[in-house]
Amino acid sequence: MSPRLRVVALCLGAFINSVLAATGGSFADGGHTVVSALLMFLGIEDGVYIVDKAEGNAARVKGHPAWGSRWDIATHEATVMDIKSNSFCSSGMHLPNGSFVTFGGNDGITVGGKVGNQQNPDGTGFWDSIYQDFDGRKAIRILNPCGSHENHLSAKCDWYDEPTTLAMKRNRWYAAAEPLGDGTVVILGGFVSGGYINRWKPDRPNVDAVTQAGLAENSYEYYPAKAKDAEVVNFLVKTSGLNSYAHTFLMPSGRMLVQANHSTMLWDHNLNQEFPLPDMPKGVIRVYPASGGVAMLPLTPENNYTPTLLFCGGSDMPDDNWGDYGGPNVDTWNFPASDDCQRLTPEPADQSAAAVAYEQDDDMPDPRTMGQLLNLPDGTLLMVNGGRNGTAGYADKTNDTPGPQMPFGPSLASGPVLTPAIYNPAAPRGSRWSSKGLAASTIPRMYHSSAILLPDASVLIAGSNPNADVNLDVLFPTEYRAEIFYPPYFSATVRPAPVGAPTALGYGGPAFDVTLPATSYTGAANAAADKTAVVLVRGGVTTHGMNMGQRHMQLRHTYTVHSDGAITLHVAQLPPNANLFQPGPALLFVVVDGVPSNATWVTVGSGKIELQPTAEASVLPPSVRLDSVTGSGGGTGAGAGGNANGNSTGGAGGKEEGAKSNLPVIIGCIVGGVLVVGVLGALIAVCMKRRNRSAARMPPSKEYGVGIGGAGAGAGAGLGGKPVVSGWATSHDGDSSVFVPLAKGGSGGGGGQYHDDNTWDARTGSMSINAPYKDEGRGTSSFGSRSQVFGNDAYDPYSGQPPVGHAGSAMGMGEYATSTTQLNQYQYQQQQQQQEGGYR
Ligand SMILES: [Cu+2]
Repeated sequence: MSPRLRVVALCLGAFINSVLAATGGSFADGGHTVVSALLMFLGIEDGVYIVDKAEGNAARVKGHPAWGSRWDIATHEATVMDIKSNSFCSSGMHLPNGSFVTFGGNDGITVGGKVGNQQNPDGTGFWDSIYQDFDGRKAIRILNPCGSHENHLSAKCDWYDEPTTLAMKRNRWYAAAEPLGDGTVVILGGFVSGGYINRWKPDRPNVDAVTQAGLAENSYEYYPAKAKDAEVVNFLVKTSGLNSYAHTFLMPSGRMLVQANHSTMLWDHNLNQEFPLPDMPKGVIRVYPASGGVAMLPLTPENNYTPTLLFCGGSDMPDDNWGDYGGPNVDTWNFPASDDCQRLTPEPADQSAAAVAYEQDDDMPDPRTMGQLLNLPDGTLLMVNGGRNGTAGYADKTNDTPGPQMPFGPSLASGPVLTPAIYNPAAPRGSRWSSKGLAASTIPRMYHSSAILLPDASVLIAGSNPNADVNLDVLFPTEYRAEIFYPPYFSATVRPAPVGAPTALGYGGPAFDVTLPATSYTGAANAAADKTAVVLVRGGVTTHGMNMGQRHMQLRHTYTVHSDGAITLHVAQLPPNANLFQPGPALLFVVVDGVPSNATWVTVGSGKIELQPTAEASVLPPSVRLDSVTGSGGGTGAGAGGNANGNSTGGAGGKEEGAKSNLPVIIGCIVGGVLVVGVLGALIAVCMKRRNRSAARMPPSKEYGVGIGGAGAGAGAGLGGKPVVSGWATSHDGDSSVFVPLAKGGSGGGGGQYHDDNTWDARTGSMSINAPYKDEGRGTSSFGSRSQVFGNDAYDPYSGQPPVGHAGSAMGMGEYATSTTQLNQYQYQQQQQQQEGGYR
């Protein structure tokens, strides 16, 4: 062994030791989120975007308190971002091109959650001079995520948030958002202006069931807007009050499963036609503020991609106890939450109506309100956060208890549940839940908590703020501490490191190959291949214990076992039905015997809001098995990798003694021409740096990652020759075209073909993307430029020109477009009363 190689091998051995410090089932420090994580999403492979409500956070941006930030996955550090309107309790969704959008919020408020000093004609807040937040109730805020090294306050990277040029047709907060198969988002229901639940008690004068005297927005609309007005949805009227943040899941047929209060329906949104399904058993409410955890079980070849939903927890508090906009009728924090779980398959293979029924599932180990269900790459679901008693929401008093005597401060819930639980949908009834080996957190995650899957298969958990404004002096304070939860698979000593995963996938079409080097597994190759799954996970947008848009899909595959122990997976594109997994960004994991790889960031679909192109389902070759071939993971460990763009990364698969047998791998890299001496030097430098600071430190999640072990051998030996992007830990620089799927190329349906053109770059204003972003609700019908439509002063987020400053916005009182649901004087008084009551 040459001295240089010896150094590399030793270095990699040291690296391995340091990267395996995360313990499965444990929590680790996730840093400080700068703003409280009311809403989060993974916007790009190296960053999570956080949206808070307008409040008095110490962090400031552009002369006012910040309520947006971006959390960097590698450093666990957050930087402020500017949001103009009050994003308090908005909803959000991904778009097909990788952009994200949030919808609605609250009006412009000031200190303590009171109405801002510039008011709309109806008395709601238009803007506030202290917090400098605009009325966000009709807001559509778009973000095109940028990499960590970019300037997140630049016009390219910041939130586009201009209510005068782009807005919903109605005021909405706590609206549901669900993407359709063409990428359009349906925005459903919501409050006009806040309150505890979305109704007045029936004995109030002048209250109609449909609008609740102007405070309920029981209608739906689309983004991008469609010509028709926002029609009322009868289901929302029927589910009076307990209908905000309705649980919505697009079904294979294109109908949408909607669950609220005790009611369930399949909904044809095109015709606004309702198909009732059975009521939720046992009277358990799952929507906000009961806030059960709800998720779709993995879509797999075994279940023929038939969606089954899991509803867990919430509250079976009797209807009268829920009260109305003004707050609950009881001291909620004494009322135990539900531990009940039910399954529902809304569109079973047997399509008779009788076949659709809720199915009793195992009770959770703990009752929970505001618990959250996340799809993990291994096919299990993680339940985290929430409380044992009470409901979501906060108040400064209740009917029975004056503010100073409220035992948990403004929180309407108590008894934080600190221990996660994991649900295995494949386990037999009676054994699906387990908290075995899972550590308890020390941080209560009550109202306004959130959690999201990261590309290394860990989970970022943050938020909790059952307070009207920043409040650090209560039992459940405004929480800025983030945690990383490492699911049990982090205890594995060998992690798969696939090579050659594509960056774009389509609905049907030619299969693609991904190769698992022998270092990715231990034991017999045939057995490992049989226990391998290729899965797509979209974590969605998390807020209020929900993950809107979350999906998990296992792709079909066959395999070929090679004599050197490598396993080539022949993987199908998605099934040719975009309703199963809507277009947009997703994480691709290869899971071997329950242990996921690092994810590859992929774009599913065409990247456009359009009817998604489909092709025949992929045809897969038969599997080829080889007896007596075994994996070398765990014993041989590391591989050093380079990708087609010359980026390099360390990879690891085993223990320190494995370093000795790295030599062939490393030689392979060199023979393959991927690793040049300079890159080796850089790698050594990186590794040495890591070793120097590795001692006794719980690493950020990035460092658990094994990068792309053996990738050098893969790419170098010509196993595909595609850009190697598996492993988000691969260097991410501006020149690396494979890492900019959001703004450039990434052709759908082609199984990994990369286009370096700007066909759907939202910044270029080229044909495909401007149209979907246009605000058709403002009565325009042509797809002219924004400045043509709105005048030259209007900010065009896609023009590349800088936006107008925050406080100096072109928006003024006179220009404010009032809501179509103008409040009358009665409603205004009620609203004032309610705002003083402080229920949210
Ligand atoms: Cu909220």
